[in-house]
Amino acid sequence: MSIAQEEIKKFEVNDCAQYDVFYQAMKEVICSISPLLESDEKYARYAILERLVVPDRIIKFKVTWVDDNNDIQVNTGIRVQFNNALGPYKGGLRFHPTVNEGVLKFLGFEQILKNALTGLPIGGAKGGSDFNPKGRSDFEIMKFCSAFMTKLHKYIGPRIDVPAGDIGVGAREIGYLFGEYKKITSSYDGVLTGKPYMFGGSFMRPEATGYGVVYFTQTMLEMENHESLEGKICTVSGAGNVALHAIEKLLEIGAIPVTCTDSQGTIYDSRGVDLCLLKELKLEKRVSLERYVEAHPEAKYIPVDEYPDGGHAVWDIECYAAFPCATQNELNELDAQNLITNGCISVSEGANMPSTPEAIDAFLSHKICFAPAKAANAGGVVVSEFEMSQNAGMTKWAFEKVDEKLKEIMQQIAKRVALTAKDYGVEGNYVDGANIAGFKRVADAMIAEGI
Ligand code: NDP
Ligand code: 2IT
Repeated sequence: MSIAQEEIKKFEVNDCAQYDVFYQAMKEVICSISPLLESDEKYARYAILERLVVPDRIIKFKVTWVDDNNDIQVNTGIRVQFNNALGPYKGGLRFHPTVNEGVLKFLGFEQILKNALTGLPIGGAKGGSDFNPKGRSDFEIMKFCSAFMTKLHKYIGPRIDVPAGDIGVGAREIGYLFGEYKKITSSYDGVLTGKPYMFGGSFMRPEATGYGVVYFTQTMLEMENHESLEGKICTVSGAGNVALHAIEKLLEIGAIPVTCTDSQGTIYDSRGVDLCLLKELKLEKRVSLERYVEAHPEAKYIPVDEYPDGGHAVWDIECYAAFPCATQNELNELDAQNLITNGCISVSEGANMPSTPEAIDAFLSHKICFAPAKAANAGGVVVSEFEMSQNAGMTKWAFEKVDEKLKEIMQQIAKRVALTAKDYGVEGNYVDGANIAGFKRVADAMIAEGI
């Protein structure tokens, strides 16, 4: 049995049932790096895999707060500090009722390799809470964020662990979390990224993940097919931070994004989605996408309960390039088959692990250009690191400077991933390329730092 197979076996026995998404993420990485482990015995000798798949620590705390009816609410808060071989722990916070330790372990594990791929000095972490922000007043969000930070503050710091946003956590929540941190510690530290621009946030952090996924895709398509996205039909899922800014950049470069989704349904607007309206519905009013068709009756709204198995219609729509930007495992094997049958030639993951393993196998076996999340959506954390640099230097960079540096790093990641795949005999396989390149950087640092 190979080292990789032994590792997978161990997890099948111990952890699989409890941590299914974590196991899914880990299994993919172990399969990809298998040739590296076989060819260089130092990784086994230093027990890198065994050390990498166990977080440095998991901090778990109770968050108690009072809602607008004066009822006491209790939630769970978690921070998984996974690995700091390359720099301070870094990764987002997710507020969503599905958050648990397994989900945050999967996200934290992916974050280690993603952050390594950026070439920047940042380790991997993730955190969050099972708190559901939906339907909560602004005041309740503020009270929850304060209570959450009361418990989290002693474990974070600008050189220790720097959280940011993720699902359910945007500039508003980061602002409240920062305010509470400052109140408790009296310290004006760059301890969170994604802050509003007026108090330490970087230009372009809100746009960074969505723009970055488009920059990555442009580089990948140019390298693999000598093609561009201009004039091409694109499908996008999600209607949050990542999706809206991917749509914004696609429109800017002359592509035609025709869809978006939220948890309840899909919008299909064949003339290209109306971004102003989307921003108004999702960022300002925070209402269902169903309202889109009130302003655009010629567009279609397809609720999830009208699509087989409660899935999303979005992957059944003809496109040249697809951008899953909502959540994990939102694109399954059948969705992949539909995309391939309808002529899609490129899939780029804006969300973390949105494609199931079976969907990825289908894409790779049909030679679809497939950009995995840990490479394609690294733009968010890249600009987060720029925010850390700006805060540390008490300075502000211009929008153009941030954009230029982001584009450069996304292009470098795409090239490094493609080259690594080629070096390891799997040309065009960006999944293996990303996993091997990310793993090598972290593993070599771990070896150099000793046990
Ligand atoms: P947001 O909270 O801003 O938006 C999430 C969006 O996805 C919402 O519109 C939500 O719908 C929708 N959604 C949730 N579940 C589903 C589902 N099952 N099917 C379809 N749509 C769904 O989150 P982000 O945009 O920040 O995050 C999206 C993804 O990108 C996540 O996987 C996140 O981990 C990843 N990511 C985020 C980064 C960032 O900088 N924010 C960086 C890198 C990755 P509804 O409004 O109904 O809840
Ligand atoms: O998944 C991700 O990369 C994020 N949610 C952003 C992390 C960050 O620290 O900016």
